[in-house]
Amino acid sequence: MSELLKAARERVVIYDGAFGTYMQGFDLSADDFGGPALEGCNEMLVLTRPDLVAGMHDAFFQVGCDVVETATFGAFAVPLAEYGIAERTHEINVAAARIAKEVASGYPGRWVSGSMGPGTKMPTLGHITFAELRDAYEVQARGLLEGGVDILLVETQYDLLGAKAGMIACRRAMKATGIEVPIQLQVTMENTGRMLIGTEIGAALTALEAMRPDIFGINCATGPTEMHEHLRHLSRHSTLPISCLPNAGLPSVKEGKMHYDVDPAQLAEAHARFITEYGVSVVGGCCGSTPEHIAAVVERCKDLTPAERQPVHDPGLASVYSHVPYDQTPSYLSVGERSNSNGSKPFREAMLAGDWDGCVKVGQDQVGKGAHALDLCVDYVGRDGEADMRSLALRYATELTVPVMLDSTEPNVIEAALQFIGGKSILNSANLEEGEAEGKRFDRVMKLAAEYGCAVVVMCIDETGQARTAEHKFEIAKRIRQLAIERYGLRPEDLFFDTNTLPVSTGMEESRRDGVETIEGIRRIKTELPDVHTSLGISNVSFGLNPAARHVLNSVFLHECHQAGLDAAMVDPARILPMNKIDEEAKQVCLDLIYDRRTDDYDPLQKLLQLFEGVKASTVAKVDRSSMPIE
Ligand code: THG
Repeated sequence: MSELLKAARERVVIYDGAFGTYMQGFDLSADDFGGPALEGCNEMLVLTRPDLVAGMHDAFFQVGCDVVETATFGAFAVPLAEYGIAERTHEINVAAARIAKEVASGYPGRWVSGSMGPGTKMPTLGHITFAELRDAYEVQARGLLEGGVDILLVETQYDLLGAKAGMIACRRAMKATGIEVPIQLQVTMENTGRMLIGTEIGAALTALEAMRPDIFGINCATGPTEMHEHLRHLSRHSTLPISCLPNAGLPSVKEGKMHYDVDPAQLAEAHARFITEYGVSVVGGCCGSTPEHIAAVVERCKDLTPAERQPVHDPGLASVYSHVPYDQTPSYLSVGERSNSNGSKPFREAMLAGDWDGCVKVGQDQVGKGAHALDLCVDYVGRDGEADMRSLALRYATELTVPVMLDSTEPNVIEAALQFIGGKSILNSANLEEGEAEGKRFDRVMKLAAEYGCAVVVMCIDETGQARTAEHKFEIAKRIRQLAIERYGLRPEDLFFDTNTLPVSTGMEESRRDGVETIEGIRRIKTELPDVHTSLGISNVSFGLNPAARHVLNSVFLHECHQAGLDAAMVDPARILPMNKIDEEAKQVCLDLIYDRRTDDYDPLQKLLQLFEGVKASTVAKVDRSSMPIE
């Protein structure tokens, strides 16, 4: 492990203050930036005034900070293009890293952090594509690595998608250069208490912890006072070292200049509390913070011991707004099944008509009926699935409040969606039908899950086909769990094993035991692999029956699966009946069908058909939800 990361886990590590604020003190002219066209482009100073940049690093090291940030906050193609110098990205970043390393070499035991800011365009707002931003960041990260930085700092991220683009770029740059350093990731919580587009700190933590940064924290936008709640949340729930680089107060404009009203002693005092109360270990300053501020922080904080934390990690998904825990006890994680071009007529018709608002409405209805997440499937013969996902994924991510399950047989379609979704999604699905070789479907989906920080539904299917016995389902789950952890670095909690719901409604002899085996498969997996989750598409169980019989059989089957330990269920949330609302005889017949309890003169399938002959769905499915038990 890098010395810097080890330090961040054990003691207080102090970063420097603001670059822009420091340079304002010099009354720079156009010449200093390399001409009138570049005036104000601070990143140019590493080429035109390396003496000033080196002087800044030296000033911060002089007052005792442990880490300085390179002068590269806006040094990537997006902001540099505004000055017409996008192609100078690599040169600027190498130069900036070298200047900082050169100064640091005079201060043994100190480090250089490669700063990568947010730029001026947000992918979630459609200003720029994810791929364009990611590729721009990659050029920057390569330059910083080649220049010798000790850590990459993806910072001031207002947009979860931007943060992910930065993380992926850093990983790609490390792979390309063969230089491995830790990554520190920081989001920016606005004065509203959320990130710019409305992301809560809990959603940011869930979505971005899955990207595997080494240090996670917050910087910019506000002073320290406004950061308490966010830091408290990270303190309680984040398993990573926490960083905090506030502005020197909320900015205001005084006499035409930015003014920050938190003085050095106040910043130092705030950090002392963050360290001793919340266990923050990486501190420093952002806009408005001067060497005097950092001097005070060093004086007050360098010998403090970060509070011991016992973070409670809460596994889950995230929309771009909120965290959604996997654990919905006493219920299950309810995934709405109806935003599916194959499984819902209203959705399909809206999609074929290009009526994207109509598609979103199908999602909204399910959220209104209690879905915790939404399955989204646009697969349809003859259509361009990637294009349909490009039309729908951003709408599902921002116009709906719940996380998305991306359902497609095509990894390309899944990836198209991931480039629009800032939250943490669940991929549906991976399986071993084509084996585990590189480039096969399993490998591609697992790589997407690892790269974009997703959970994944894994079907109990291997090279021999769909597992039909509980034993075989369990064996596949065991094999895939190990592959997922060892080969792809996924966490077991992010695996949802689907033990394959097959219709018990066909009457064919070989399908009679499918219900029992699916349920027993869940029980085996949950007992023997307690760190993974399970999931099922419930409605498949009743294909072919009339709607009334389907609602009842689906509800009874779901209840049995949940009793056996099922964690997540794809359902039509409007059509799941509570057990106490189901006619006792119908329920018994469903149970007999599910558990294959036949006698010589009793076949539960025939009985079920009889019971529901001519019965209208509306007579069984109209549930008065106000009279339902609390659960
Ligand atoms: N496991 C996983 N993913 C899955 C499934 C699964 N995805 C698809 C499917 N199975 C789950 N989704 C649905 C969606 C709709 C229906 C069934 C399963 C359904 N729809 C009505 C029908 O076809 O009769 C359509 C009604 C209408 O047209 O409005 O039954 O098992 N991982």
